[in-house]
Amino acid sequence: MSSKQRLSFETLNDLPETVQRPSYDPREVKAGIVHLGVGAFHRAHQAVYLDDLLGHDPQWAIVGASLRRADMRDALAPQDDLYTVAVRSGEGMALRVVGSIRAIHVAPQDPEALLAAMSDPGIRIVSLTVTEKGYCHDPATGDLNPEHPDVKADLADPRAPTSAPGLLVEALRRRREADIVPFTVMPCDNLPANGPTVHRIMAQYAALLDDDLARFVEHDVAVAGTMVDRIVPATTDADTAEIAAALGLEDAWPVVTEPFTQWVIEDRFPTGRPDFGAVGAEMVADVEPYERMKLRMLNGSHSTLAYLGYLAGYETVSQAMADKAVERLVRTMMSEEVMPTLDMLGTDLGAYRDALIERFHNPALKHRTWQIAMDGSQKLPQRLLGTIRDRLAAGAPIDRLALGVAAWMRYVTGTDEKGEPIEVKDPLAGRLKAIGEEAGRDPQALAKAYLGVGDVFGRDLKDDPAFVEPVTRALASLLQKGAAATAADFAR
Ligand code: CS2
Repeated sequence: MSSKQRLSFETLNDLPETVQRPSYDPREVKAGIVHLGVGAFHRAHQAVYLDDLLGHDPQWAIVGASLRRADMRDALAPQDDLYTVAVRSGEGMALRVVGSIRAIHVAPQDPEALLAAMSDPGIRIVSLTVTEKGYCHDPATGDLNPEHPDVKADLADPRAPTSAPGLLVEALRRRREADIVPFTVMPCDNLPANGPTVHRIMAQYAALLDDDLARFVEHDVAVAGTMVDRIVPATTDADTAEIAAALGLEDAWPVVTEPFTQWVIEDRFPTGRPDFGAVGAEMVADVEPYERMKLRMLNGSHSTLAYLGYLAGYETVSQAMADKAVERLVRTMMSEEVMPTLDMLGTDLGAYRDALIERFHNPALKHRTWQIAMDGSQKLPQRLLGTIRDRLAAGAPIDRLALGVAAWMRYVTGTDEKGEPIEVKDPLAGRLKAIGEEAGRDPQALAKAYLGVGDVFGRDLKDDPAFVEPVTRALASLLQKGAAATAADFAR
Protein backbone atom coordinates (compact mmCIF):
# COMPACT_ATOMS: atom_id res chain seq x y z
CA MET A 1 0.00 0.00 0.00
CA SER A 2 1.08 3.55 -0.60
CA SER A 3 1.57 6.17 2.06
CA LYS A 4 -2.02 7.39 1.83
CA GLN A 5 -4.03 7.33 5.03
CA ARG A 6 -6.51 4.56 5.61
CA LEU A 7 -10.28 4.91 5.47
CA SER A 8 -11.55 4.88 9.11
CA PHE A 9 -13.84 6.72 11.56
CA GLU A 10 -11.05 9.25 11.96
CA THR A 11 -10.69 10.00 8.27
CA LEU A 12 -14.38 9.89 7.27
CA ASN A 13 -14.48 13.67 7.28
CA ASP A 14 -11.53 13.92 4.91
CA LEU A 15 -13.46 12.29 2.06
CA PRO A 16 -14.25 14.42 -0.95
CA GLU A 17 -17.74 15.97 -0.97
CA THR A 18 -18.78 13.74 -3.87
CA VAL A 19 -18.39 10.57 -1.82
CA GLN A 20 -21.56 9.63 0.03
CA ARG A 21 -20.98 8.59 3.64
CA PRO A 22 -23.12 7.20 6.47
CA SER A 23 -25.85 9.63 7.50
CA TYR A 24 -25.61 8.23 11.06
CA ASP A 25 -22.74 7.78 13.47
CA PRO A 26 -21.52 4.21 12.92
CA ARG A 27 -20.14 4.22 16.48
CA GLU A 28 -23.62 4.63 17.91
CA VAL A 29 -25.59 1.85 16.20
CA LYS A 30 -26.75 -1.44 17.71
CA ALA A 31 -26.43 -4.86 16.08
CA GLY A 32 -29.69 -6.56 15.06
CA ILE A 33 -28.51 -8.90 12.31
CA VAL A 34 -25.77 -11.52 12.09
CA HIS A 35 -24.73 -12.18 8.52
CA LEU A 36 -22.88 -15.35 7.52
CA GLY A 37 -20.70 -14.88 4.43
CA VAL A 38 -19.50 -11.25 4.25
CA GLY A 39 -18.32 -11.39 0.66
CA ALA A 40 -18.50 -8.81 -2.08
CA PHE A 41 -22.14 -9.55 -2.88
CA HIS A 42 -23.39 -8.98 0.65
CA ARG A 43 -21.37 -5.78 0.96
CA ALA A 44 -22.77 -4.36 -2.30
CA HIS A 45 -26.35 -5.48 -1.68
CA GLN A 46 -27.92 -6.12 1.75
CA ALA A 47 -25.36 -4.02 3.63
CA VAL A 48 -26.17 -1.03 1.40
CA TYR A 49 -29.93 -1.30 2.13
CA LEU A 50 -29.12 -1.49 5.84
CA ASP A 51 -26.78 1.46 5.56
CA ASP A 52 -29.75 3.46 4.27
CA LEU A 53 -31.92 2.08 7.04
CA LEU A 54 -29.55 2.91 9.90
CA GLY A 55 -30.10 6.55 9.06
CA HIS A 56 -33.57 6.31 10.60
CA ASP A 57 -33.42 3.19 12.76
CA PRO A 58 -30.08 2.57 14.51
CA GLN A 59 -30.86 -0.93 15.87
CA TRP A 60 -30.16 -2.98 12.75
CA ALA A 61 -26.42 -2.91 12.25
CA ILE A 62 -24.77 -6.08 10.97
CA VAL A 63 -22.31 -8.39 12.68
CA GLY A 64 -20.65 -10.23 9.83
CA ALA A 65 -18.91 -13.58 9.74
CA SER A 66 -16.61 -15.36 7.34
CA LEU A 67 -17.04 -19.10 7.45
CA ARG A 68 -13.66 -19.92 5.95
CA ARG A 69 -10.99 -17.30 5.56
CA ALA A 70 -9.77 -14.37 7.63
CA ASP A 71 -8.93 -12.10 4.68
CA MET A 72 -12.06 -9.93 4.79
CA ARG A 73 -11.80 -9.34 8.54
CA ASP A 74 -8.08 -8.59 8.18
CA ALA A 75 -8.73 -6.09 5.39
CA LEU A 76 -11.60 -4.26 7.07
CA ALA A 77 -10.71 -4.32 10.79
CA PRO A 78 -7.96 -1.65 10.48
CA GLN A 79 -10.49 0.63 8.79
CA ASP A 80 -13.25 0.27 11.44
CA ASP A 81 -15.06 -2.11 9.05
CA LEU A 82 -15.90 0.79 6.76
CA TYR A 83 -15.57 0.16 3.03
CA THR A 84 -16.41 1.73 -0.30
CA VAL A 85 -19.06 0.71 -2.81
CA ALA A 86 -18.19 1.88 -6.33
CA VAL A 87 -21.12 1.92 -8.73
CA ARG A 88 -19.85 1.70 -12.30
CA SER A 89 -21.76 2.47 -15.47
CA GLY A 90 -21.23 4.17 -18.80
CA GLU A 91 -21.59 7.45 -16.88
CA GLY A 92 -18.56 6.80 -14.68
CA MET A 93 -18.11 5.77 -11.08
CA ALA A 94 -20.13 6.87 -8.02
CA LEU A 95 -18.61 6.22 -4.61
CA ARG A 96 -20.21 5.60 -1.27
CA VAL A 97 -18.74 4.58 2.08
CA VAL A 98 -20.88 2.04 3.93
CA GLY A 99 -20.90 1.68 7.73
CA SER A 100 -23.56 -0.93 8.41
CA ILE A 101 -21.16 -3.81 9.12
CA ARG A 102 -19.87 -3.25 12.64
CA ALA A 103 -17.74 -6.35 13.27
CA ILE A 104 -16.52 -9.42 11.43
CA HIS A 105 -15.97 -12.81 13.03
CA VAL A 106 -13.92 -15.58 11.47
CA ALA A 107 -15.76 -18.81 12.28
CA PRO A 108 -12.87 -21.29 12.06
CA GLN A 109 -10.68 -19.07 14.29
CA ASP A 110 -13.28 -18.44 16.95
CA PRO A 111 -16.57 -20.29 16.52
CA GLU A 112 -17.52 -19.42 20.12
CA ALA A 113 -17.47 -15.69 19.45
CA LEU A 114 -19.71 -16.13 16.43
CA LEU A 115 -22.11 -18.43 18.29
CA ALA A 116 -22.25 -15.94 21.15
CA ALA A 117 -23.19 -13.19 18.69
CA MET A 118 -25.85 -15.40 17.10
CA SER A 119 -27.27 -16.21 20.54
CA ASP A 120 -27.47 -12.59 21.65
CA PRO A 121 -31.09 -11.56 22.36
CA GLY A 122 -30.52 -8.31 20.43
CA ILE A 123 -30.01 -10.30 17.23
CA ARG A 124 -33.31 -10.99 15.54
CA ILE A 125 -32.21 -12.04 12.06
CA VAL A 126 -29.43 -14.28 10.79
CA SER A 127 -28.97 -13.78 7.08
CA LEU A 128 -26.68 -15.70 4.75
CA THR A 129 -24.74 -15.42 1.50
CA VAL A 130 -22.59 -18.53 1.66
CA THR A 131 -22.94 -19.42 -2.07
CA GLU A 132 -24.82 -22.45 -3.32
CA LYS A 133 -22.27 -24.93 -2.04
CA GLY A 134 -22.27 -23.45 1.47
CA TYR A 135 -25.57 -25.13 2.31
CA CYS A 136 -24.01 -28.63 2.13
CA HIS A 137 -26.92 -29.99 0.16
CA ASP A 138 -27.49 -32.14 -2.87
CA PRO A 139 -28.18 -29.63 -5.65
CA ALA A 140 -30.42 -32.03 -7.60
CA THR A 141 -32.80 -32.75 -4.69
CA GLY A 142 -32.29 -29.79 -2.37
CA ASP A 143 -31.83 -32.13 0.61
CA LEU A 144 -28.99 -31.95 3.12
CA ASN A 145 -26.08 -34.15 2.07
CA PRO A 146 -25.30 -36.09 5.27
CA GLU A 147 -22.07 -37.32 3.66
CA HIS A 148 -20.74 -33.79 3.15
CA PRO A 149 -17.39 -33.58 5.00
CA ASP A 150 -18.38 -30.37 6.84
CA VAL A 151 -21.68 -31.89 7.92
CA LYS A 152 -19.93 -35.02 9.15
CA ALA A 153 -17.44 -32.94 11.10
CA ASP A 154 -20.21 -30.86 12.69
CA LEU A 155 -22.28 -33.90 13.60
CA ALA A 156 -19.24 -35.32 15.36
CA ASP A 157 -18.79 -32.10 17.34
CA PRO A 158 -22.13 -30.25 17.15
CA ARG A 159 -21.30 -27.66 19.84
CA ALA A 160 -18.40 -26.29 17.74
CA PRO A 161 -19.79 -26.28 14.21
CA THR A 162 -18.28 -24.59 11.16
CA SER A 163 -20.83 -25.26 8.40
CA ALA A 164 -23.79 -22.96 7.80
CA PRO A 165 -26.43 -25.55 8.81
CA GLY A 166 -24.34 -26.53 11.83
CA LEU A 167 -23.94 -22.93 13.02
CA LEU A 168 -27.61 -22.05 12.53
CA VAL A 169 -28.89 -25.10 14.37
CA GLU A 170 -26.41 -24.82 17.25
CA ALA A 171 -27.19 -21.12 17.76
CA LEU A 172 -30.93 -21.84 17.70
CA ARG A 173 -30.44 -24.64 20.23
CA ARG A 174 -28.55 -22.29 22.55
CA ARG A 175 -31.23 -19.65 22.30
CA ARG A 176 -33.90 -22.17 23.07
CA GLU A 177 -31.97 -23.47 26.07
CA ALA A 178 -31.54 -19.89 27.34
CA ASP A 179 -35.19 -19.09 26.66
CA ILE A 180 -34.41 -16.49 24.01
CA VAL A 181 -36.77 -16.24 21.05
CA PRO A 182 -35.32 -17.78 17.88
CA PHE A 183 -33.91 -15.48 15.22
CA THR A 184 -35.46 -15.47 11.77
CA VAL A 185 -33.22 -17.04 9.14
CA MET A 186 -32.97 -15.04 5.91
CA PRO A 187 -31.04 -16.79 3.10
CA CYS A 188 -29.86 -14.42 0.33
CA ASP A 189 -28.31 -16.94 -2.06
CA ASN A 190 -29.40 -17.97 -5.54
CA LEU A 191 -30.95 -21.27 -4.46
CA PRO A 192 -34.34 -22.30 -5.78
CA ALA A 193 -37.06 -21.55 -3.19
CA ASN A 194 -34.29 -20.53 -0.84
CA GLY A 195 -36.61 -20.15 2.18
CA PRO A 196 -38.17 -23.64 2.17
CA THR A 197 -34.91 -25.19 0.94
CA VAL A 198 -32.85 -23.76 3.78
CA HIS A 199 -35.57 -24.55 6.31
CA ARG A 200 -35.57 -28.18 5.18
CA ILE A 201 -31.77 -28.42 5.24
CA MET A 202 -31.69 -27.07 8.82
CA ALA A 203 -34.43 -29.43 9.98
CA GLN A 204 -32.70 -32.40 8.34
CA TYR A 205 -29.43 -31.49 10.01
CA ALA A 206 -31.15 -31.10 13.39
CA ALA A 207 -32.87 -34.46 12.93
CA LEU A 208 -29.49 -36.14 12.74
CA LEU A 209 -28.80 -34.80 16.25
CA ASP A 210 -32.08 -34.91 18.12
CA ASP A 211 -35.75 -35.32 17.14
CA ASP A 212 -36.97 -32.74 19.59
CA LEU A 213 -34.56 -30.13 18.23
CA ALA A 214 -35.65 -31.01 14.70
CA ARG A 215 -39.30 -30.41 15.61
CA PHE A 216 -38.37 -27.07 17.15
CA VAL A 217 -36.44 -26.01 14.03
CA GLU A 218 -39.28 -27.12 11.82
CA HIS A 219 -42.15 -25.52 13.73
CA ASP A 220 -40.79 -22.67 15.82
CA VAL A 221 -38.17 -21.11 13.59
CA ALA A 222 -39.15 -18.81 10.74
CA VAL A 223 -37.22 -18.68 7.49
CA ALA A 224 -37.85 -15.71 5.20
CA GLY A 225 -36.98 -16.43 1.59
CA THR A 226 -35.60 -13.67 -0.60
CA MET A 227 -34.79 -12.80 -4.17
CA VAL A 228 -31.58 -10.81 -4.36
CA ASP A 229 -30.18 -9.18 -7.44
CA ARG A 230 -27.13 -7.06 -8.11
CA ILE A 231 -24.17 -7.88 -10.32
CA VAL A 232 -20.97 -7.70 -8.28
CA PRO A 233 -17.78 -8.79 -10.06
CA ALA A 234 -14.72 -9.63 -7.96
CA THR A 235 -12.73 -6.50 -7.08
CA THR A 236 -9.44 -6.22 -8.98
CA ASP A 237 -6.21 -4.51 -7.90
CA ALA A 238 -6.85 -1.91 -10.58
CA ASP A 239 -10.27 -1.17 -9.01
CA THR A 240 -8.69 -0.81 -5.57
CA ALA A 241 -6.06 1.61 -6.90
CA GLU A 242 -8.58 3.69 -8.85
CA ILE A 243 -10.91 3.92 -5.86
CA ALA A 244 -8.08 4.94 -3.51
CA ALA A 245 -7.11 7.69 -5.92
CA ALA A 246 -10.68 8.98 -6.00
CA LEU A 247 -11.13 8.77 -2.21
CA GLY A 248 -7.76 10.23 -1.38
CA LEU A 249 -7.62 7.39 1.18
CA GLU A 250 -6.72 3.70 1.10
CA ASP A 251 -9.50 1.17 1.23
CA ALA A 252 -8.02 -2.35 1.34
CA TRP A 253 -11.09 -4.03 -0.10
CA PRO A 254 -13.74 -1.91 -1.82
CA VAL A 255 -16.55 -3.47 -3.86
CA VAL A 256 -17.54 -2.68 -7.43
CA THR A 257 -21.06 -3.04 -8.72
CA GLU A 258 -23.72 -1.85 -11.18
CA PRO A 259 -26.44 0.79 -10.64
CA PHE A 260 -29.26 -1.80 -10.60
CA THR A 261 -30.29 -3.42 -7.31
CA GLN A 262 -33.35 -5.42 -6.30
CA TRP A 263 -34.39 -7.20 -3.11
CA VAL A 264 -37.68 -9.03 -2.71
CA ILE A 265 -38.32 -10.42 0.78
CA GLU A 266 -40.95 -12.79 2.03
CA ASP A 267 -42.67 -11.05 4.93
CA ARG A 268 -42.25 -13.72 7.59
CA PHE A 269 -40.48 -12.27 10.62
CA PRO A 270 -42.47 -13.22 13.73
CA THR A 271 -39.88 -11.72 16.07
CA GLY A 272 -39.42 -8.40 14.36
CA ARG A 273 -37.68 -6.90 11.38
CA PRO A 274 -36.47 -3.56 10.12
CA ASP A 275 -38.67 -1.52 7.82
CA PHE A 276 -37.01 -2.98 4.72
CA GLY A 277 -39.74 -1.43 2.58
CA ALA A 278 -38.64 2.06 3.58
CA VAL A 279 -35.28 1.52 1.88
CA GLY A 280 -36.50 0.05 -1.37
CA ALA A 281 -36.92 -3.68 -0.70
CA GLU A 282 -40.20 -5.26 -1.82
CA MET A 283 -42.06 -7.15 0.91
CA VAL A 284 -44.22 -9.96 -0.48
CA ALA A 285 -46.26 -12.92 0.78
CA ASP A 286 -44.71 -15.36 -1.69
CA VAL A 287 -41.25 -14.77 -3.07
CA GLU A 288 -40.96 -17.93 -5.17
CA PRO A 289 -42.24 -16.49 -8.46
CA TYR A 290 -39.65 -13.70 -8.19
CA GLU A 291 -36.86 -16.12 -7.41
CA ARG A 292 -37.82 -18.37 -10.30
CA MET A 293 -37.93 -15.45 -12.71
CA LYS A 294 -34.54 -14.15 -11.63
CA LEU A 295 -32.79 -17.54 -11.50
CA ARG A 296 -34.10 -18.64 -14.87
CA MET A 297 -33.80 -15.35 -16.74
CA LEU A 298 -30.72 -13.67 -15.26
CA ASN A 299 -28.70 -16.53 -13.84
CA GLY A 300 -29.66 -19.02 -16.58
CA SER A 301 -28.44 -16.52 -19.18
CA HIS A 302 -25.38 -15.72 -17.11
CA SER A 303 -24.27 -19.34 -16.88
CA THR A 304 -24.88 -19.88 -20.60
CA LEU A 305 -22.87 -16.74 -21.35
CA ALA A 306 -20.13 -17.87 -18.97
CA TYR A 307 -19.52 -21.31 -20.52
CA LEU A 308 -20.08 -20.40 -24.15
CA GLY A 309 -18.35 -17.06 -23.76
CA TYR A 310 -15.31 -18.52 -22.03
CA LEU A 311 -14.96 -21.24 -24.67
CA ALA A 312 -15.31 -18.65 -27.45
CA GLY A 313 -12.45 -16.68 -25.91
CA TYR A 314 -14.41 -13.84 -24.26
CA GLU A 315 -13.01 -12.75 -20.94
CA THR A 316 -15.99 -10.74 -19.73
CA VAL A 317 -19.77 -10.82 -20.05
CA SER A 318 -19.88 -7.51 -21.88
CA GLN A 319 -17.30 -8.76 -24.41
CA ALA A 320 -19.39 -11.87 -25.01
CA MET A 321 -22.50 -9.70 -25.40
CA ALA A 322 -20.74 -7.53 -27.97
CA ASP A 323 -20.77 -10.62 -30.21
CA LYS A 324 -24.12 -10.15 -31.99
CA ALA A 325 -24.70 -13.88 -32.33
CA VAL A 326 -24.20 -14.43 -28.61
CA GLU A 327 -26.50 -11.56 -27.74
CA ARG A 328 -29.17 -12.90 -30.07
CA LEU A 329 -28.80 -16.38 -28.67
CA VAL A 330 -29.35 -15.16 -25.12
CA ARG A 331 -32.28 -12.98 -26.13
CA THR A 332 -34.06 -15.77 -27.99
CA MET A 333 -33.30 -18.26 -25.24
CA MET A 334 -35.09 -15.97 -22.80
CA SER A 335 -37.99 -15.08 -25.10
CA GLU A 336 -38.72 -18.47 -26.57
CA GLU A 337 -37.59 -20.98 -23.99
CA VAL A 338 -37.58 -19.31 -20.56
CA MET A 339 -40.37 -16.74 -20.53
CA PRO A 340 -43.10 -19.27 -21.44
CA THR A 341 -42.27 -21.19 -18.23
CA LEU A 342 -42.85 -18.16 -15.99
CA ASP A 343 -46.11 -17.09 -14.48
CA MET A 344 -45.51 -13.54 -13.34
CA LEU A 345 -48.75 -11.66 -13.21
CA GLY A 346 -48.13 -7.95 -13.20
CA THR A 347 -44.53 -8.16 -14.41
CA ASP A 348 -43.64 -7.20 -17.96
CA LEU A 349 -41.24 -10.03 -18.75
CA GLY A 350 -40.23 -8.51 -22.08
CA ALA A 351 -39.12 -5.35 -20.30
CA TYR A 352 -37.36 -7.45 -17.66
CA ARG A 353 -35.48 -9.30 -20.42
CA ASP A 354 -34.49 -6.07 -22.17
CA ALA A 355 -33.22 -4.60 -18.92
CA LEU A 356 -31.11 -7.73 -18.33
CA ILE A 357 -29.60 -7.48 -21.78
CA GLU A 358 -28.68 -3.90 -21.09
CA ARG A 359 -27.15 -4.81 -17.73
CA PHE A 360 -25.07 -7.58 -19.34
CA HIS A 361 -23.75 -5.00 -21.82
CA ASN A 362 -22.46 -2.65 -19.07
CA PRO A 363 -18.90 -2.14 -20.37
CA ALA A 364 -17.72 -0.58 -17.11
CA LEU A 365 -18.21 -3.87 -15.25
CA LYS A 366 -15.44 -6.31 -15.98
CA HIS A 367 -17.43 -9.37 -14.97
CA ARG A 368 -15.32 -12.35 -15.90
CA THR A 369 -16.96 -15.32 -17.58
CA TRP A 370 -14.59 -17.49 -15.56
CA GLN A 371 -16.00 -16.09 -12.30
CA ILE A 372 -19.58 -16.96 -13.22
CA ALA A 373 -18.50 -20.36 -14.53
CA MET A 374 -17.49 -21.37 -11.00
CA ASP A 375 -19.48 -24.04 -9.14
CA GLY A 376 -21.61 -24.96 -12.14
CA SER A 377 -22.56 -28.30 -10.61
CA GLN A 378 -24.32 -26.36 -7.83
CA LYS A 379 -25.91 -23.81 -10.15
CA LEU A 380 -27.16 -25.71 -13.19
CA PRO A 381 -30.22 -27.32 -11.57
CA GLN A 382 -31.95 -24.06 -10.63
CA ARG A 383 -30.63 -21.99 -13.54
CA LEU A 384 -31.27 -24.29 -16.52
CA LEU A 385 -32.59 -27.70 -15.53
CA GLY A 386 -35.80 -26.52 -13.84
CA THR A 387 -36.72 -24.58 -16.97
CA ILE A 388 -35.84 -27.62 -19.08
CA ARG A 389 -38.05 -29.91 -16.98
CA ASP A 390 -41.00 -27.54 -17.38
CA ARG A 391 -40.43 -27.31 -21.13
CA LEU A 392 -40.15 -31.08 -21.51
CA ALA A 393 -43.39 -31.56 -19.58
CA ALA A 394 -45.06 -29.16 -22.01
CA GLY A 395 -43.57 -30.99 -25.01
CA ALA A 396 -41.74 -27.79 -26.00
CA PRO A 397 -38.29 -27.47 -27.62
CA ILE A 398 -35.20 -26.78 -25.50
CA ASP A 399 -32.42 -26.34 -28.06
CA ARG A 400 -30.84 -23.20 -26.61
CA LEU A 401 -31.16 -24.33 -23.01
CA ALA A 402 -29.56 -27.62 -24.07
CA LEU A 403 -26.70 -25.65 -25.58
CA GLY A 404 -26.14 -24.02 -22.20
CA VAL A 405 -25.94 -27.45 -20.57
CA ALA A 406 -23.63 -28.78 -23.31
CA ALA A 407 -21.35 -25.76 -22.96
CA TRP A 408 -21.03 -26.56 -19.25
CA MET A 409 -20.07 -30.14 -20.15
CA ARG A 410 -17.51 -28.94 -22.67
CA TYR A 411 -16.11 -26.48 -20.11
CA VAL A 412 -15.74 -28.97 -17.25
CA THR A 413 -13.66 -31.32 -19.39
CA GLY A 414 -10.98 -28.86 -18.27
CA THR A 415 -9.41 -28.18 -21.68
CA ASP A 416 -10.26 -25.21 -23.88
CA GLU A 417 -10.57 -25.01 -27.66
CA LYS A 418 -6.87 -24.32 -28.05
CA GLY A 419 -5.96 -27.34 -25.96
CA GLU A 420 -5.01 -25.18 -22.96
CA PRO A 421 -6.08 -26.20 -19.46
CA ILE A 422 -9.12 -24.45 -17.93
CA GLU A 423 -8.97 -23.78 -14.19
CA VAL A 424 -12.32 -25.33 -13.32
CA LYS A 425 -13.50 -24.30 -9.84
CA ASP A 426 -16.21 -26.61 -8.66
CA PRO A 427 -16.69 -28.94 -5.71
CA LEU A 428 -16.99 -31.76 -8.28
CA ALA A 429 -14.12 -30.54 -10.49
CA GLY A 430 -11.93 -33.63 -10.02
CA ARG A 431 -14.75 -36.04 -10.75
CA LEU A 432 -15.94 -34.03 -13.76
CA LYS A 433 -12.47 -33.94 -15.27
CA ALA A 434 -12.00 -37.68 -14.77
CA ILE A 435 -15.36 -38.35 -16.44
CA GLY A 436 -14.28 -36.24 -19.41
CA GLU A 437 -10.98 -38.07 -19.71
CA GLU A 438 -12.58 -41.48 -19.55
CA ALA A 439 -15.35 -40.74 -22.03
CA GLY A 440 -13.07 -39.10 -24.60
CA ARG A 441 -14.30 -36.67 -27.23
CA ASP A 442 -17.13 -38.67 -28.72
CA PRO A 443 -20.17 -36.42 -28.10
CA GLN A 444 -22.53 -39.29 -27.43
CA ALA A 445 -20.27 -40.97 -24.91
CA LEU A 446 -19.33 -37.68 -23.28
CA ALA A 447 -22.91 -36.44 -22.91
CA LYS A 448 -24.02 -39.80 -21.56
CA ALA A 449 -21.21 -39.85 -19.01
CA TYR A 450 -21.99 -36.35 -17.70
CA LEU A 451 -25.72 -36.99 -17.63
CA GLY A 452 -24.97 -39.81 -15.22
CA VAL A 453 -23.87 -37.28 -12.57
CA GLY A 454 -26.96 -37.61 -10.39
CA ASP A 455 -26.03 -34.74 -8.04
CA VAL A 456 -26.63 -32.40 -10.98
CA PHE A 457 -29.13 -34.11 -13.27
CA GLY A 458 -31.12 -36.23 -10.83
CA ARG A 459 -32.43 -39.53 -12.14
CA ASP A 460 -35.11 -38.39 -14.57
CA LEU A 461 -33.24 -36.56 -17.33
CA LYS A 462 -30.59 -39.02 -18.44
CA ASP A 463 -33.07 -41.41 -20.03
CA ASP A 464 -35.31 -38.84 -21.66
CA PRO A 465 -34.50 -38.66 -25.39
CA ALA A 466 -36.16 -35.21 -25.61
CA PHE A 467 -33.35 -34.00 -23.36
CA VAL A 468 -30.45 -36.28 -24.27
CA GLU A 469 -30.70 -35.70 -28.02
CA PRO A 470 -30.52 -31.89 -28.08
CA VAL A 471 -27.75 -31.89 -25.46
CA THR A 472 -25.75 -34.40 -27.49
CA ARG A 473 -26.30 -32.44 -30.72
CA ALA A 474 -25.15 -29.21 -29.09
CA LEU A 475 -22.12 -30.90 -27.57
CA ALA A 476 -21.21 -32.41 -30.94
CA SER A 477 -21.31 -28.97 -32.51
CA LEU A 478 -19.21 -27.45 -29.72
CA LEU A 479 -16.60 -30.18 -30.16
CA GLN A 480 -16.57 -29.97 -33.95
CA LYS A 481 -17.09 -26.30 -34.74
CA GLY A 482 -16.27 -24.55 -31.50
CA ALA A 483 -18.33 -22.22 -29.31
CA ALA A 484 -18.38 -19.10 -31.48
CA ALA A 485 -19.67 -20.88 -34.59
CA THR A 486 -22.14 -22.93 -32.56
CA ALA A 487 -23.54 -19.78 -30.92
CA ALA A 488 -24.01 -18.30 -34.38
CA ASP A 489 -25.89 -21.41 -35.55
CA PHE A 490 -28.14 -21.52 -32.50
CA ALA A 491 -28.86 -17.80 -32.64
CA ARG A 492 -30.63 -18.17 -35.96
C1 CS2 B 1 -23.72 -14.84 -11.24
C2 CS2 B 1 -24.42 -14.16 -10.07
O1 CS2 B 1 -21.63 -15.56 -10.44
C3 CS2 B 1 -22.75 -15.90 -10.80
O2 CS2 B 1 -23.07 -17.08 -10.83
O3 CS2 B 1 -24.67 -15.36 -12.09
O4 CS2 B 1 -23.56 -13.88 -9.04
C4 CS2 B 1 -25.15 -12.89 -10.52
O5 CS2 B 1 -24.26 -11.90 -10.89
C5 CS2 B 1 -26.08 -12.38 -9.44
O6 CS2 B 1 -26.96 -13.40 -9.06
C6 CS2 B 1 -26.83 -11.15 -9.91
O7 CS2 B 1 -27.83 -10.84 -9.02
